[in-house]
Amino acid sequence: MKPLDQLVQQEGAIQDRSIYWDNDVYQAEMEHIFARCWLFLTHDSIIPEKGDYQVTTMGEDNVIVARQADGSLKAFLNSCTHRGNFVCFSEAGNTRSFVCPYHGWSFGIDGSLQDVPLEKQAYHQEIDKTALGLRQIRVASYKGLIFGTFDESAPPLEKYLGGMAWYLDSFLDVPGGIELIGPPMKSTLECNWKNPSENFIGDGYHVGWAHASALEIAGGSLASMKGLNEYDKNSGLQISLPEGHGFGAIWECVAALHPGPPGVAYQQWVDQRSPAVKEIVGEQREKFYRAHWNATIFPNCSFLYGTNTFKVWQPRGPHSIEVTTWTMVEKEMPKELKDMIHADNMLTFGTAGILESDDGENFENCTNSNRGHSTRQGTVYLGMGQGHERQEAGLPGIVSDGWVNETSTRGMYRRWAEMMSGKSWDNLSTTADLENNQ
Ligand code: UNU
Ligand code: FES
Ligand code: FE
Repeated sequence: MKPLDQLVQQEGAIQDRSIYWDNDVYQAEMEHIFARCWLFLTHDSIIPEKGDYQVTTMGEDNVIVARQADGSLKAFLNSCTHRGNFVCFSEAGNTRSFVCPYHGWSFGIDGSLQDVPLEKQAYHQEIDKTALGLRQIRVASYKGLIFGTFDESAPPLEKYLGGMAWYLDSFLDVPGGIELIGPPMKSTLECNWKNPSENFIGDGYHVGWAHASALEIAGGSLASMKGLNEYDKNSGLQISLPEGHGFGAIWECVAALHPGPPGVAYQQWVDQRSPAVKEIVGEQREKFYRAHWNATIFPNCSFLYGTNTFKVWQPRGPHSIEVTTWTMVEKEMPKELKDMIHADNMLTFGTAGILESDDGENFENCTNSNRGHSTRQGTVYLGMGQGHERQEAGLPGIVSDGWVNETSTRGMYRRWAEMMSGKSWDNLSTTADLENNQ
């Protein structure tokens, strides 16, 4: 691996291409990023009842998150402490125990080892079951969004989200909150995990170009972007948080990618909810509630608020990911509206969605060009809008005009480099430090 200051240069504006290809970089990411960050696991609405569980991965570690009898959550490795087999083979469900298929050890929904076959006859009643539970993982939720971390020294989830939490509240604090509709769609893309994360955090640039045909078909208020002939930088902004999270907002465009009757119904819902939302979150964030967002929660959880797609990019080696896609809706929406939005998400950003396939091909090719030894010696460029960022009273983080910008994308790579250096959490930058230095 090259020295870190060569991998990301100029405050995130230059990336060395090896970071999209080399296995040693990928293994360092598993250690410094995926074993340390809070990673999205699932949503309260997916596992509401005692015994409900979801199996997912944190990096490449297979984990189970389960609802306990008292309503709390526990997460633990899906790997038997006897010889290592998985103890759960379904993706989600409801159970009283996880029984390993190899020798029959059984674990409770809290991960504790409950029963060992032939405990008396073969183990002489000497086995210490309390020491052989499934390895526990820190778990926490923020307004229904459930995350886990392997790092005992990681800050509390809310602090990890930093200034992003304040923005997320624009739609998490609506009466009833949000829910995710599952089971999630799953697909594989042959790309590095950072290509989709950087796209969702701040690539407004590709929308009018890569999605030109899709916008033509979809119509709606973003259709004027097609071919990148027209664009007003006052139509939105980008926000970058020191914690690595970020998003772009397009004002008054919440339902832009739900054309036709779903778009009308969704816009009516938002219009009717806005006064109540404004009461709760204030005028500034009502504007965000009515905007379209493209966003990433560092490192690999992305969503389009308004287009209602919610994704995790699960790394599977340096050139491969598993994409998990849910539909994000407000819990109090009528069922017909939720169904329409869910169908629209499948049409646009589902596995075979018309915009998803535009993106997927670009992600794969941006990774795969670096297969070439000589190509891989070079760098790629993310300098759009650099030097035009500002801090703004009342808006956490770094603000930049225009949703076609690369401010939030640079922020992601700045954080990537910061974490790859192995700094302790105390020395990693935060939204609070940024505000204090203002
Ligand atoms: O494709 C996207 N990431 C996107 C689509 C972003 C903004 C608006 C629509
Ligand atoms: Fe952006 Fe080629 S124009 S990757
Ligand atoms: Fe896209």
